[in-house]
Amino acid sequence: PAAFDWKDPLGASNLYTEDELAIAETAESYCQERMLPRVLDAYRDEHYDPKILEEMGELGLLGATIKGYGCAGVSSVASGLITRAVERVDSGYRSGMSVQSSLAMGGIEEFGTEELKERLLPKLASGKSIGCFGLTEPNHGSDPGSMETVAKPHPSKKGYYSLSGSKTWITNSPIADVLLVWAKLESTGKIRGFVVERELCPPGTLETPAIKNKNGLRASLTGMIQMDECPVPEGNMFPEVEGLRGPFSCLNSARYGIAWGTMGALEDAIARAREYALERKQFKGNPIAKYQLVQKKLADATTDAAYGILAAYQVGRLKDEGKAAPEMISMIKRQNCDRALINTRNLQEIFGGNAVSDEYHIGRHVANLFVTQTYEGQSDIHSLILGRAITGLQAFV
Ligand code: TGC
Ligand code: FAD
Repeated sequence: PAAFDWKDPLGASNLYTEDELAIAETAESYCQERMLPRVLDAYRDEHYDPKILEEMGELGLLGATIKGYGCAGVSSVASGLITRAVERVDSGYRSGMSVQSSLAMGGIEEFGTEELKERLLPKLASGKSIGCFGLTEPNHGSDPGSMETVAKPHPSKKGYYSLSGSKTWITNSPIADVLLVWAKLESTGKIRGFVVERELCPPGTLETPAIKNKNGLRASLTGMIQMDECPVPEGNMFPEVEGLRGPFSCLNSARYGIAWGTMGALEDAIARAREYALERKQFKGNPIAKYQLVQKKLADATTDAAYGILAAYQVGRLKDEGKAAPEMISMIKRQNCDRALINTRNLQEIFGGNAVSDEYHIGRHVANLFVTQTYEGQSDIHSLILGRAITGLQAFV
């Protein structure tokens, strides 16, 4: 019989193409050699180094599924493998990348004019320009359809819209050059997408204060977007898409990426817990890995990681064939985030008191994974999306 590999229990690596394996190797080497050595200081100091995006840009890892505009044009599975490599180090680093790639670049690529794509995508792909995605507001998170941010013709600048309102909990906003903001057009009451360019905003019309003292995702930057008659050229409004279909289409790709990413964080937690359990001895010199209760934690976590990867792989292949329903993405986003959080929380116990030291990395993964379960649709919201698809009855309101 074939040998069992605890790092790839169900042999998922047999499913990837040569190209996908090569891309995964590039991403894993970069993340382990260049990102991992920075993460503890970044997390302690709540600091995000924007050079990370430039470095990823140089390797062709940003907006990687986009064809043209300086992007690599890889498969959805390859982009999932990149995401998994990044989140193996830290969910916050993956967040910075997801927002740049799937939400800002993905939105512009899917809905922007050719002029916007040609002008903005290559800079974003290089990581020299930074993007963010503003949907959530202080009073409207799970229910973005009730947003209050409004767009209307600018009172004094001809050919411009004027945006007013606040977005909150926005990844990358404090350093973003390109802010994809969703607002209701006053004349129609319909949600539209606007590409706000910081360099076009006079002082006082756009503020992006950071939200500090977070107890998760501390290695990524989070902030607000405050707009007061912020001028946006008419050509920067997405011409065709109206309503929530716009932001949710971008979210389909980002949620798919999170399903892969959280499996990377869980795999890192498994590898660290296994190593610790083999080294730590208690009771008559036995490694704690010898004890059944410890083995069960490792068996549960390894099984969930293996299943989660196969499910993400399947949706990735269907996505490239145009056969991925949004509910499939809700299913893998919810399941993989929940299982990653529950299992890392259980594995944390293996480290005993040492789990409290950040040098063991496990506590950081647990705190981060709470956030992944919350953003891009909290898990219970995805339960309701699935419940609606199963029963035909919506339970949100
Ligand atoms: P609902 O009636 O369900 O839909 C309204 C319109 O949107 C369309 N639609 C979709 N289109 C494409 N893909 C999807 N997944 C779609 N889901 C819905 C739908 O067809 C309809 O279109 P139309 O043309 O008929 O108008 O809208 P609802 O208001 O009832 O929605 C309810 C609910 C709960 C499903 C939705 O609001 C929801 O998903 N809430 C969660 C909010 C959320 O995910 N926010 C994410 C913010 S961004 C973020 O967190 C980034 S973190 C990134 C990081 O740091 O990594
Ligand atoms: P609420 O909507 O107030 O929900 C609170 C609780 O109530 C949840 O458990 C929810 O499931 C539950 N609930 C709500 N409605 C129902 C219902 N009908 N039935 C049952 N339960 C319900 N947003 C962006 O737009 N862009 C970003 O880049 C971004 N980055 C983020 C980064 C971080 C670090 C964090 C923490 C958040 C980020 N978000 C971002 C916001 C994120 O998407 C929201 O926090 C999330 O959608 C939940 O919204 P909320 O926090 O307002 O919670």
